[in-house]
Amino acid sequence: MPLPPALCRSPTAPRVLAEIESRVLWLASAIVHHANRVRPNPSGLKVGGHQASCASMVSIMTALWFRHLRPQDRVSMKPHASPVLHAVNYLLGELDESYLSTLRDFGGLQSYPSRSKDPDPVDYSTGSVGIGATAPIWGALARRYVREKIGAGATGRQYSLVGDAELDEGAVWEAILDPAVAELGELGELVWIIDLNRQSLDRVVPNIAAERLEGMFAAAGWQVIALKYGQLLEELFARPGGDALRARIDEMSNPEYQRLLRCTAEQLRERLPGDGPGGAAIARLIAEIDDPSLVAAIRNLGGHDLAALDAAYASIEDTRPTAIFAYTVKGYRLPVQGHPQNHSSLLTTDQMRELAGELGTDPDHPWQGLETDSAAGRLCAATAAKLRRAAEIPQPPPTLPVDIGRTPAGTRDHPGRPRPGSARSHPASAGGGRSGGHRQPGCEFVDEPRRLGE
Ligand SMILES: Cc1ncc(C[n+]2csc(CCOP(=O)(O)OP(=O)(O)O)c2C)c(N)n1
Ligand SMILES: [Mg+2]
Repeated sequence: MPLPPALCRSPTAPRVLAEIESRVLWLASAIVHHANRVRPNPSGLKVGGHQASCASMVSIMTALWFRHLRPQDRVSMKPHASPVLHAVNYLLGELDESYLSTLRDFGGLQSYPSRSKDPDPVDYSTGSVGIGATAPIWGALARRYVREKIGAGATGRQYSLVGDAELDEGAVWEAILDPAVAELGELGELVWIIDLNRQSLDRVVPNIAAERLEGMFAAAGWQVIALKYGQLLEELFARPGGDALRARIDEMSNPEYQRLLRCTAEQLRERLPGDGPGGAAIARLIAEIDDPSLVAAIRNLGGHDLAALDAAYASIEDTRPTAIFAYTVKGYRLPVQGHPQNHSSLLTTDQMRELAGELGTDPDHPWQGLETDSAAGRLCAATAAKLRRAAEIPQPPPTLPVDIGRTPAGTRDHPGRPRPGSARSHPASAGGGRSGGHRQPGCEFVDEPRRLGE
């Protein structure tokens, strides 16, 4: 029996959000493709970019940007997903089309998100795995300082979009265990979304033990939300034999699960029941499902379910920090999905043409935006207008003091350090702004004092 179409796409996820999601995936993949396979490249070496890392973050970012982000919020990105940020910024009218073909080109889009060198709004520069996860903690601290000392400054959320391998870094655990961080979350300022694709650089992590990680956040006083399965799988779990199917997937190793992502329906029917006592019930259950639905079901994880993500963002508490564990597939919807070696892999030109067909776009006009008079185009315009709104910024913004009275004497004239008065010494600049107007390409330090809210 085929699954009803409603189950193949979450009924509460608006169709327009799914259309934006597909375009974001296409644009992020095309930015990397163009840099490596279209732009002249005399050396023939890989230019760079990570299509699989991008793909696992697309649903998380689509639901965040187009449903929940507010102008006063700031986001720190998993470094390898920077093309997704540029794709979103492009759809929001914050990035000129001419930049989409410049990833890692001189003066073009940077390898990793850069506040000072990228031409579009980037809240935090990231690149070193783990640093981006914790940077917003300092942003939140800086905002508190500015609020308490100057009586100004926004109170928005600081989102960290974290790769699961970033949780290998010691700095992350120093931060989580620090009681001051749990206190910082009292106003709901800190939200981490962990892209749990169970893959790092070059392998499927065999025992990532997500529940243990979730328990560690909970023990440190965080609200923990786990988005494990999508609606399609949840519907199957509710049918006869569903309990056995859930137990089977819950208990299987990460490498075995990842292998199933690359199986045909026929192979799935053979492998999924397994050798356990629930095997016969699972075989009967999946015998009722048509091939495309079975293939879709096995990869239907919560981190790709727009409705589940939407509900998770809506349930963030404003009394403590929050960690959302979003189970995802690295390379989701790409031909390399779930492959243990997909971290640096690149789609071929033929695969990109096929992907364009699946995602409803034209490979010969790769930078096509969404029609302005379509529902998706209107949602992009409305989101852009909302995020640019200056309501939270005091007008005129107060000028920050040049010296906040805490500069250690020994560092004042130290060569190479930012002077008091440079952008980095102003706590209020932490997290930056969404206009992008103050950035100086290629220049790390901006010498004019920044004004609050920029
Ligand atoms: C401090 C540091 N150590 C190691 C690396 C090398 N490195 C690049 S990508 C990567 C793994 C990224 O995995 P994850 O964060 O899970 O993101 P994914 O690509 O799976 O989405 C590592 C370890 C790095 N960039 N920075
Ligand atoms: Mg990973």
